[in-house]
Amino acid sequence: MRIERAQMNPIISPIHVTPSSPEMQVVSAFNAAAVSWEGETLLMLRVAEVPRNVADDEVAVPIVAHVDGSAHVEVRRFKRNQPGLDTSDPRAVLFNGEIFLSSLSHLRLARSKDGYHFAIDTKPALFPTEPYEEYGIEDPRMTVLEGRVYINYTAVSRYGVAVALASTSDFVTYEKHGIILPPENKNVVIFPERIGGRIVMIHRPATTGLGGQQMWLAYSYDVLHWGQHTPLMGKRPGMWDSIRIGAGAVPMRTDYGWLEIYHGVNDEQGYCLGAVLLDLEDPSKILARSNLPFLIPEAEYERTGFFGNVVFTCGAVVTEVEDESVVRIYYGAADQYTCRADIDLEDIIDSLHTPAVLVRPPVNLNEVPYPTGAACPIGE
Ligand code: MAN
Repeated sequence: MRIERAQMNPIISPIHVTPSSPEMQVVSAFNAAAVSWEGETLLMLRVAEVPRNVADDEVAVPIVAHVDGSAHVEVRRFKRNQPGLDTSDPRAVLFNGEIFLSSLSHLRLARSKDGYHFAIDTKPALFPTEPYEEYGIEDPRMTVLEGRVYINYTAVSRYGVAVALASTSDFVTYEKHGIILPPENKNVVIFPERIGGRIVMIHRPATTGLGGQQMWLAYSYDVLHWGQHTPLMGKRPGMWDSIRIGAGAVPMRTDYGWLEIYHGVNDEQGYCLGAVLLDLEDPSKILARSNLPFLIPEAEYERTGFFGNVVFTCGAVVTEVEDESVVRIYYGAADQYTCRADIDLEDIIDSLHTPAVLVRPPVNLNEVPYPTGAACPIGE
């Protein structure tokens, strides 16, 4: 399969992004949602910032605090040699059992005519303001559904990692709709059209003990209330998606089925991208799945950065180039940069393998499109 990484990768680096305030410094611009909108490619970037003013012997944690009902960024400072402090993971700061994030993320809009050169807004589109967003808002996905753009994102706080929803119709004003899935859940993608009258999402709860990480489907009539949760697919021991798994880009309608590009993690390769093909009428039916990832952290900017060995997508767009459908994947590299890689849709489809047929466990959920005896990779 030919994967064309953009020659100008990374197409967006932290230095291209204006900080949200003079006190902050941008360390990462990555994991962007992507959508084609009125002739342009729009990215909703995750912008991670750290406080500028930090002494050498200090560790600083930016959080959103509420004073008299209004939200502002506050910095918690620890002495580097303070007992009980653990900064071994660059993404987090642990102090006596409490977990904080080392940076504070918000969401920022970037626009492009050619899909390579982006004009990045100087102000955030969405900033963490709610108590359940106090450690930041991350990893957005954008779905155009019935004329409105829905932006779901990860909301991080002392209460855990949850999924929140916002929406816009013009990328000028945004409305926050609050939490749609409580902790611990992330990696949500909402399908761009109703299926059998219902809006559909893939989500990824993380349970401890039984279950672990699995991708699930859920259904809604109004995009705010979700139910009829159904397990879709799990990790596969010994394979590229053996340690962690989660939906990436918003599912793309193709002639073959819904194409979902998802991330998988294993010890050797880190965060990689592969795909799963779901039935157009019944997305709980898995038609095919990558046995091998097609995007692996190999380039220098993917292997080294804020957190190395990561390629992670939150959005892709399908474009027609000389009668060929090309999937243009926008992805975060090393949790620091935004990159682009193009792959022919036919090549992705050809690379997928039909999963082993297992019998699904019996379920009793009304109306869930759950064909008995269909391919079931749960626990593969
Ligand atoms: C998590 C997510 C992403 C991040 C990866 C790799 O799964 O929160 O934001 O890119 O980890 O660090």
